[in-house]
Amino acid sequence: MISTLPKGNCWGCFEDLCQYQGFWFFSTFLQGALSAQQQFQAQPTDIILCSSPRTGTAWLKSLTFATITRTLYDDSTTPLLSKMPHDVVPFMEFDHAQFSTNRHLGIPLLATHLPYSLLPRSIIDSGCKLIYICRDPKDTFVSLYHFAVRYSKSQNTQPIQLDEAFELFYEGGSPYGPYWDHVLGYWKASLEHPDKLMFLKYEELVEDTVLYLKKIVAYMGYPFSSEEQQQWVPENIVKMCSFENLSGLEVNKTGRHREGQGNLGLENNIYFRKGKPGDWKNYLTTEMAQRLDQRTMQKLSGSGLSL
Ligand code: PAP
Repeated sequence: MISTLPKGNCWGCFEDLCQYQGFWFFSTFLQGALSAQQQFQAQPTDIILCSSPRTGTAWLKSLTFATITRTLYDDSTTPLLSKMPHDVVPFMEFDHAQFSTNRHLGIPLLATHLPYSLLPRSIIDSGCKLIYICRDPKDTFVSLYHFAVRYSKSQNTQPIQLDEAFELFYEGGSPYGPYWDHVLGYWKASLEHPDKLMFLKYEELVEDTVLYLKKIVAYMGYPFSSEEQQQWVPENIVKMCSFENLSGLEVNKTGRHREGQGNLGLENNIYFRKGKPGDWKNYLTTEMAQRLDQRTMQKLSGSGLSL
């Protein structure tokens, strides 16, 4: 079935994108998504971290993982010191596409880049909680472009040009795109089910990480006690999961993710770049920024959401 789908530009990566139910996927991940749709069994206690690529997934993974495991590990024993965030919270459509029973249910976190409309039915039916993170489309694009270029360099293939990537993103032909449709699917669901879907923006999380972490953990059902607050537990988690700290760890500087899995294997440091809102100013022309802003306004018009 996948081989019959419309094909799109590969962004200099390992395979073409293909279009399925209005969104663009690398076929490897679409295959995983379709398996997950059939086989993945969500538990009511699960917490699913949802996002489009390059919008803060790894950060959200580390913050939620550190919080949920705070009684199991301390600052010197947390697995975040020896594993990169994507290796402590698995991806549903990749790591659990076929082996959903093989999960560590004591740590109920799982992540996905799937659009809301393509989530496995069991996620909706189980009533488990979802957290979605999104980001200014201009920074999302710049981050995605750099990721694609770094990926190509690691594989010694021709990297995509900024202008070409920009047009693809603008037209919706980016991995898991159109970006705005991805965001809107979750936004609308969060309005309908505010108790089941928490909607976050990367920029807000940067602005007051402690405040938002407290909101996230209360929503997840793991609130900080007043004693923990007095002992600066939230602040310490934020510090441990900060870009500066995580990107400086040996595992994230020199380790590898998906080692032994062919062209999906990558150096961990590719996942960490700058972690700064507004970096688009260093890459986009005024005209590009205006065009993307206009598209964002047009796409989100009437939704009550601004990015
Ligand atoms: P993924 O789809 O490859 O998993 P994701 O983790 O969603 O990417 O987002 C990557 C962005 O988050 C990168 O942004 P940048 O390119 O603008 O720098 C990455 O640097 C940033 N990032 C990674 N870890 C953190 C962190 N701990 N705090 C803040 N930002 C982070």
